[in-house]
Amino acid sequence: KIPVQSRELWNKHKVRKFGTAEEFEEKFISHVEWTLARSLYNCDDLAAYQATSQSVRDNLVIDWNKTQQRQTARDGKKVYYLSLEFLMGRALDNALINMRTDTSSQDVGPTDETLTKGNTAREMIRNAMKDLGFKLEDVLEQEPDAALGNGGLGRLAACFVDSLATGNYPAWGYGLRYQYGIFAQKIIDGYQVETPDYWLNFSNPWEIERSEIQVPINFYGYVHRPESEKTTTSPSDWIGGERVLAMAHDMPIPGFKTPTVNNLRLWSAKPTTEFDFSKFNNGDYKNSVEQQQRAESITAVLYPNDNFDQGKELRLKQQYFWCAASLHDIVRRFKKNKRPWSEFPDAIAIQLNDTHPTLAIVELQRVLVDLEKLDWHKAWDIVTKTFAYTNHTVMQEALEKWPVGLLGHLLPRHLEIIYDINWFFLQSVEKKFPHDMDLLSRVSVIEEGSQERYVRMAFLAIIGSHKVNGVAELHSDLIKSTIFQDFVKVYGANKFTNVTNGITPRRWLKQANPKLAELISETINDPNDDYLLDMSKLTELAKYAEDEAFQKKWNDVKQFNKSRLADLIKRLNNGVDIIDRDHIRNTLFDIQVKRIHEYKRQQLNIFGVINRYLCMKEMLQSGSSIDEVAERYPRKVSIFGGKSAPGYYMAKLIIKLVNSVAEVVNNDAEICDLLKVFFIPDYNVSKAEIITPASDLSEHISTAGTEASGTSNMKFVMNGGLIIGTVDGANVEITREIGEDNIFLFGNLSENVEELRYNHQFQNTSLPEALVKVLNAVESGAFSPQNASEFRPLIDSIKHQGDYYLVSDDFDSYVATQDLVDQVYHKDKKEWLKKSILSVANVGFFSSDRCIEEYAETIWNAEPVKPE
Ligand code: KOT
Repeated sequence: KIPVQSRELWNKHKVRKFGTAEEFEEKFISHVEWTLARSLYNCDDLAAYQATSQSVRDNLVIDWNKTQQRQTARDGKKVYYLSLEFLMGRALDNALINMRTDTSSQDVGPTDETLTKGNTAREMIRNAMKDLGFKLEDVLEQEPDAALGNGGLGRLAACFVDSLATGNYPAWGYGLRYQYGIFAQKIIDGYQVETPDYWLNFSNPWEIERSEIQVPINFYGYVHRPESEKTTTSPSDWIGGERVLAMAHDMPIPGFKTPTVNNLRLWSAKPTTEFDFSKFNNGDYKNSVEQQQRAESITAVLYPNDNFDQGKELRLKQQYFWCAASLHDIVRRFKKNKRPWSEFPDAIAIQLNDTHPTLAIVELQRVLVDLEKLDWHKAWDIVTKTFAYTNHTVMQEALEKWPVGLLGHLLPRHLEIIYDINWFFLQSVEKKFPHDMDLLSRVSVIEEGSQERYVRMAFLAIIGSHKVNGVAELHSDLIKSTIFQDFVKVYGANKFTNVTNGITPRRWLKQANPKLAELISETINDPNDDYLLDMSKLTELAKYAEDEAFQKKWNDVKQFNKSRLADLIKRLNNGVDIIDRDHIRNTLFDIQVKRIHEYKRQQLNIFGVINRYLCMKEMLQSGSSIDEVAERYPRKVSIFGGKSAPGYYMAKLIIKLVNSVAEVVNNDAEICDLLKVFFIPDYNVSKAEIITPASDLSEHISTAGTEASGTSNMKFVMNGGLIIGTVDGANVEITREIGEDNIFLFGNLSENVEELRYNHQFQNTSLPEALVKVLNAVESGAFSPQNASEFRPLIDSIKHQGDYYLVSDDFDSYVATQDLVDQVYHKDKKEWLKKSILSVANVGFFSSDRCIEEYAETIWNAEPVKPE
């Protein structure tokens, strides 16, 4: 602590935020010269990015410190969001947009006073950069994505921390600082090739290394119970066999138009400084160093599987490392206040993003029983009141289960605790439903039967939480009637709830689509963009849905965004333009970007494209003119993007098929550029910011009942794109909100999926005629002349393996709906624009701010800490 007499001096030299362009310029240059040790003679775009980021970060850090002080002083309930993935994307542009402009008190950075009228902080910096010799857009492009996630689950966590800060909630995210995020995808000869994503290559200005915060984490070893302690539920000592250190890295998370800056704490693994001298003295120096390197491997790389559980020991190590470090940090902060343990759940809410952090439940129980010597049942009461669990998937292969042997070897004490948790739980079930052995084995945390026993993490998460939520209404209903139905019986339905996902409109509207944001704020007369905080204001747009002048402006914005995407595609296509710029206005941009997965059915999409191509060719062959073909099959660009898990054979084959079809279709002069196909390599957050605003139509066509929510559907709607989709996930609520006239739904319903699958297995189902033609063409090698059988597995899965994802059952309805899309887009543009405008007018529900409010009210019982 600084002595009182010294504080005056501290205050005299108090750091200040920049507020004017001139102050920014001064900061910028001092960072170029001091932080980067460069000068005006060797400052390139990358250096400019780093100096700008450092300058903006300086402002954030001041608010960050004040926020932490304020939240500590106010002592309200704190929320911790535990997620193994945070798919943040770029930080600089987001920080510029969030920079507050709505207060005129001192030391606040850019304010209404320091900005020229109508100008935002971002504009101020753009102009300052220009004066310094840089173009803001080029500088922003220098930033590598923070891609610490696979897809929807990780991006949801990123949207949530944005909304938590914007809503002034005292909330921290906890995750891992992977050295390598999701791999970079290259497409070579049409195949996906994975290359490492070394995002920390140039130092990362957005992280603050907290080298003073190091938590020791143990693995392996054995349990020692004092003679006096008879059972596993009494305090026990775990003697760890391997020790590593968790070091904290903090990322400031700025809220929009508020001085609240929250924290995202990411842990990285470091070796302990305890060198193994016994090994060293035995002459085993190499082995001793290898031990140290083992430590760093824990946070080396993100597992690149979406909706899939690979069950690797290193993954379990990651999970425990992160849970133990985070809980230690949370408990340490709680203990400072010397409140009784019974008040822990009043002070703290912990949200588990899927089952990946389930060990945190076990770890808290261990801390309370073994270290703090609380009675087992008192401890367990605290634990269950603290945690809540979000389920994101019903896909069997994604549900985590760990072999008992593996878990017991890595975490011997935790396995004992899991057994005891299960024991007490099963006792309570037995009491409620006596003699129902079947029920007991169905709900047991331990899966028996096969030669291996497994720990079912979802069941453990349910038992250790006071609330369990799904991520869209259909999904939340489904988990109650399928995978968790026995738990509804045991606990009653109230433990289970729904919080429909959302997305942050700051990044996905304002940042990704500045032109649309501008049109909106001008139209609804909201010059300060307050609609980004209260999206119900968007309903004002409905008035103009049929206003011709407005429709034209709306359409112009879309054209601008389509050109922007066409530029990106050209760049990614080695400078070759495949999109005819003269016809861009009447070319339908049909986009499907998301992880490649059979359940998401990119194969249905590409089979639809092949069908369209074959039909066009057939018309030409039977003598139709190209104009007649164009009348029936008007201009369309079919755009794909997304990564496959490196070991997912079928998904990789789908990528290859898309690229092979593109090769044939794009080079077929006969069809006169009426149809184009493109696979965008390395789909990521920053590319999504270009792609999403450019869609006329986007595809969300999962087999009904498989996509828990989906969030890109919301992004596309927020940007004025229409959707073709199945009655699945959040498509259902999107339809409810925007109206069924404004979405193209097709396909079988989830309640029929079981029967349809059964029919494929035991009935002779015939395939639709059009699909047969498509499959025949693929089978004949039309898209793989060198290797006709290349795509056999894709065909077999439909023809001979029961068509698990029901491509054949939905094919005709998909094609018919695509025809309807063409009709409206090309024959009734006014109708199309009306649908687009009405969609945006009613998209407000899908702001992640609304989600966070629902979590805060119904699950966390937490309140905002408003800055004065
Ligand atoms: C499961 C295991 C490992 C990695 C990721 C998952 C995962 C991802 N499970 N569900 N998701 C997606 O989560 C999104 C956010 O809730 C949903 O919108 C999406 O439908 C899920 O597939």
